[in-house]
Amino acid sequence: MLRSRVCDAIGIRYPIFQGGMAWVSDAKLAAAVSNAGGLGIISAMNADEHYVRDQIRLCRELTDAPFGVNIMLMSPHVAAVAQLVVEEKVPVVTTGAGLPGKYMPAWIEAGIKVVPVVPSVAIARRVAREGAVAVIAEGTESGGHIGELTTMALVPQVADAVQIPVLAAGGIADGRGMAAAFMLGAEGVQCGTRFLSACECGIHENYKQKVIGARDIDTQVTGRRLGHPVRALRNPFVNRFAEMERDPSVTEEQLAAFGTGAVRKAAVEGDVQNGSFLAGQIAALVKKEQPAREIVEEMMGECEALLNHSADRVR
Ligand code: TUI
Repeated sequence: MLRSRVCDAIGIRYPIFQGGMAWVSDAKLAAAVSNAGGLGIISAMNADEHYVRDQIRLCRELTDAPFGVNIMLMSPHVAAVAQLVVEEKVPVVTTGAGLPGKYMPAWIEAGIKVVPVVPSVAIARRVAREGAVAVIAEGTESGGHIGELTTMALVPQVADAVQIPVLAAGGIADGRGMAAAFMLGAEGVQCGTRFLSACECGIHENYKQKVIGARDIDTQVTGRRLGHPVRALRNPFVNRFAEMERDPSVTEEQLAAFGTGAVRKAAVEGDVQNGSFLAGQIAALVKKEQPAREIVEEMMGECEALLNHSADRVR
């Protein structure tokens, strides 16, 4: 059975994290992934501490296994949520969209295992020094807010730069991607897009169908002008955002206002015209709705088979 330092560090059976996706990753999805032996993660997104507390408590009712909370560092509620996870003694915190250093001493003091998402070697080194137990090296293939480097280039460089375990994210949705990540030096993976089609994922049916129907070239990055590039499935909203971004008469404030609320419109309302359907480049590999347990076990089985038989490929 494939095990790694990630399993031992976090206390999980399989080294698969489910990404903390805004308006997607709630207690129900997180508990399903944790019950399947991976690490389920609740997204704190832009929500306040009351919402996040309810989700943490619900997750604890649904699973006895470890789970995580993803703290989006650009959230207006980040300080209150950072304090809440300490009070609630959440087992694992992952962070995204910024540098978590300011909050790390309190989290570590509370016994929380901190696993930041990093888009570069310098940031990986920095959070390792600050006490992270592992890092998630996320390539630009991911959905949502992204960095510049690809998973293929980023993961081995981060693995060489830090002593702590590295998880790979971005463009991984099956056992082949997982096996490849291990070959690059990763000891675990984080998947977002693949879990959008989990039965326990409560997003609108239109979102699931858009992911299941996606082709290889169907994602697009917008938001570079605002300094926050975001990958989503192409639709009228994304096309309009891209046009506005190119138009010098549109101000940055107007652009930001146009984007506000679009992720919710996609995930909750299934608004195919005005929603932002965040998804990674690997969306086309997601072909059907499946229970989270089946996703985790299928990925593990494929990955183990590939790694076990890799010597057969060498004469
Ligand atoms: O955070 C994510 N993915 C996200 S967050 C999000 S909500 C949002 N929506 C619109 C604009 C911005 C955010 C939707 N998807 N993934 C993890 C991730 N973290 N990707 C990249 C980074 C990152 C970037 C810079 C981590 C650290 C970092 O530090 C440098 C700095 O200058 O802050």
